[in-house]
Parts: sequence; structure tokens; C-alpha cells
Amino acid sequence: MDNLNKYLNYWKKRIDSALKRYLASSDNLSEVIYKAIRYAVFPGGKRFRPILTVTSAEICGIDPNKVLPTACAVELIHSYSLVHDDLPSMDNDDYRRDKLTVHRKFNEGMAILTGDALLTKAFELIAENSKITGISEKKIVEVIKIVSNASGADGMVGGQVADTFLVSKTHTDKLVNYIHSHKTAALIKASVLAGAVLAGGSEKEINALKNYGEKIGFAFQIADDMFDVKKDRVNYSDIYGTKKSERDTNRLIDEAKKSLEVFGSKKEILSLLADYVVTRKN
Ligand code: GRG
Repeated sequence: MDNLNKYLNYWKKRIDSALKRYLASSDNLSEVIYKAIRYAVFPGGKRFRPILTVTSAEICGIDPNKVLPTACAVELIHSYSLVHDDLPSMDNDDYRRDKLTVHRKFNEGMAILTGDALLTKAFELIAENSKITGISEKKIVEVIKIVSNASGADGMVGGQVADTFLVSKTHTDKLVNYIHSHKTAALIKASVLAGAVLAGGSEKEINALKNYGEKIGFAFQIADDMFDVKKDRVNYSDIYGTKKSERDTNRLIDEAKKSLEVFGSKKEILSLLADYVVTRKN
């Protein structure tokens, strides 16, 4: 656990300093939006998604620093989703990570635009990643496809729509599964895959990481539901109870770790990150 904490702190610092570089404004007028963007991104949370991206790149054989722009991109997409999720028309939250939410600190229009700017900046950063030696434009196009699909109507936005507008008092298992796998697991899985694709992982490695990302992503949302029962939201532990939630997260984490066998002894950090999904405190 000590090793994992050191690893998480090391990468959180590197990701934060890369984000600081990418989120600097170039003049006084754009500083207005960049100020709101930085407010949304710093000090930030666990940086779990970008840490997955650098780790899967490394396990597939390249220097993880080479995928930092893409790692930061997935964090920006995550940040955008939180800013928009907090809006009065969605979850209507006043606080996030013990700070006023973006619409409460600035105003609603600025919060919408901040989310828009975060999402578009993410794709600018993925494109920028092609400037790094060894990262071909072909790989970049593949990553753009993976990340946009996971974020949009067939991924996170689709999951959010189902969670916000399709939920009634009676939840079918199919709907609960759809919400968890789209709202949360899709971006987590894409964060893992992006690193692997940029690293040029083999088909076998990519398939293993697809399965890993899907399982830890689903487990991540069940664990989140066990921490926090939110009004008007589908909550796994509320619906199925704590016992089943614990059983399901443990099974998913075991299955995720099994899919790492293909990496032999290199699998250690991804395996610890899978455990972290359920042992984390927030
Ligand atoms: C608005 C398009 C759109 C989507 C919103 C992400 C999301 C979908 C809603 C936020 C609320 C929520 C419970 C989302 C599930 C994803 C999740 C568990 C977010 C929290 O992620 P962490 O724990 O947060 O990685 P930190 O603070 O560490 O970054």
C-alpha cells in the first residue's frame, strides 16, 4: 500500500504540473475563461483516470511521460462532466471537493462554458500528443475515436441521460447496468485503452486491458454508491443492498486482475490500482 501511495502521489504531481502548463492563458481576455477552467481543475481530486492512462502505457512498453497530454485530456473530460453535473439543471450542487461549485463561484453561463472549454481542450491535447516521438497520427485518430465514443451519447452522456431522465421508482437491472457502465465505466475504460493504444499494445494486451477497464470502471461506481447515496440518482447499494454490492465489487476486481495475467510480473501496479478502486477512502 505504501508503494501504491508513493506511486499515486508521484503521478498526481506530474499530472498536475502538466495540467498547469496546458491551462495557462495567453492573454488578458482569454484569462477570464482560463481562470474558471483552473478553478474547476485545481486542486482537483485523485487524478485516477490519467494515472490509469500512464500506467497502461508503461505496461504496454513505452515511457509513460510520452502520453501525458492524453492523460491530462481524460482528466479534463472528467472535470467537465463534474462541472456540468453540478449545474442547477442537473444535480444542483453548491459544493464539490469542499469548494463552491463553478456555477456558484462564477455563474451558470460561465459554468456551462467552462465545461465546453474543458471538453474541447481535451481533444486539442490528444492531437498535441502526436508531436511526441513514437506517437503516430494513426494512433491519435484511434484514441480520439475511443475517447469521444466513451464520452458522448454512446458513453458518459448516454449514461447521464439515463440516470437523470429515464429513472423511475422501479429500476430494471438492465437500466442500472446501462447507467453504471456508461456514466462511469466508459471513461475509465477509455483512459486505460488510450495509454495502451498510444504505446502500441498488441491485440492480446488491448483486449486484456479492455476487460480490466470495464470491470474496474463498474466496480468504481458501485464503490462510489456505497460512499454516497444521492437524491434522485440510481444507487446500486440502495437497490441491491450492501452485501451484494460488496460481493459484486470484489468479484469485478478479481476478474479485472485475472485479465492482467498476459502481462506477467509487469501487472503489479495495475493490479494494485484495481484494489485501490475499493480500498480508497473517497
Ligand atoms: C454531465 C455529461 C455529464 C456527465 C456527468 C461524471 C458524471 C456524469 C456525473 C458526476 C456524478 C457522479 C457520481 C459520477 C460518477 C462518476 C464518479 C464516480 C465521479 C467521481 O469520480 P472521482 O472519484 O472524483 O474520480 P475525483 O474528485 O477524485 O476526481
